[in-house]
Amino acid sequence: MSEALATLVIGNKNYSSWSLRPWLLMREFGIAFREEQLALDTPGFAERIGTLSPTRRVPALHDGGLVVWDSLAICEYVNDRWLHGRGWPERVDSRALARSAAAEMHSGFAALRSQLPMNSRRTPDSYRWDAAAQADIDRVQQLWCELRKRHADEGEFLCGRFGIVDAMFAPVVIRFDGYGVQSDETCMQYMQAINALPGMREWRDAATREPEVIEGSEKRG
Ligand SMILES: N[C@@H](CCC(=O)N[C@@H](CS)C(=O)NCC(=O)O)C(=O)O
Repeated sequence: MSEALATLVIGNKNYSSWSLRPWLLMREFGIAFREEQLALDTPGFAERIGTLSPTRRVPALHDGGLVVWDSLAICEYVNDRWLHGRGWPERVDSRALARSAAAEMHSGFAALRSQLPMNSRRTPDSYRWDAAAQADIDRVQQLWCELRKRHADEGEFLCGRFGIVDAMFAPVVIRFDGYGVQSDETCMQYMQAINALPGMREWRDAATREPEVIEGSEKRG
C-alpha cells in the first residue's frame, strides 16, 4: 500500500512569509505533498486552525499521525525525513554558517518584518522605512555578500547549492523586490537566482492571483 502524502498547512501565498519557507524547500527538492491553504484573518482560518496547528499559526506539517509546527522545525524535519541531510551544506564549516544565518533570520530582523511585510503583488513606490529597518536590511545584505563570496565557486546560492538557508531568506527577496530596496551586484545576482527557482515562480504566480486583501499589509506605502 502506498504511503499517504504529507500535508503542509499554509496561509495566503501573497502574505505568509513563514509558509513560503518549508513549501519552497519541499518543492525544490521534489517532495510530493498536499497543501491545505487557509486564508489569514478570516473566520474560516479561525474555525480550522485549532485542529491543524497547536500554535494556531501556519505553517504546520502533517505526516502520518505527526504534526510539526514552526517553519524552521518543519525544514529540519523535511531534511531528516526525505533529504538525508541534503538540506544543509555538506562541509561542516558551511553547515555551521548556514545554520547560523537561518537561525538569525528565524529569530531576528523584527523591524524589517514589521515595516516591510511580504506582499508579492507590491511594486516599489515612495514608501520609506526607518533606521531600524534599514539596519536590518544592511545586515541581511552583509550576510548574503559574505556567504556568496565564500561559496562563489560552489553554486549560485548562499552556501553553493539551494538549501534550507535559502528557503529561510526567500521571503526577504520578495520584500526587497516589492519595496525597491537598493542592492549591490552580488545581492542582485542572488535575488535573481532565488526568483528563477521553479518553485519560487510557482508561488509568486499563485500569490498574484489570490483575491484576498489584508488591509494592514496593503496599506503600507
Ligand atoms: N515562528 C513561526 C511563525 C508563524 C506565524 O507567525 N505565522 C503567521 C502567518 S505568516 C500566522 O499563522 N498568523 C496567524 C495568526 O497569528 O492568527 C514559524 O516560523 O512558523
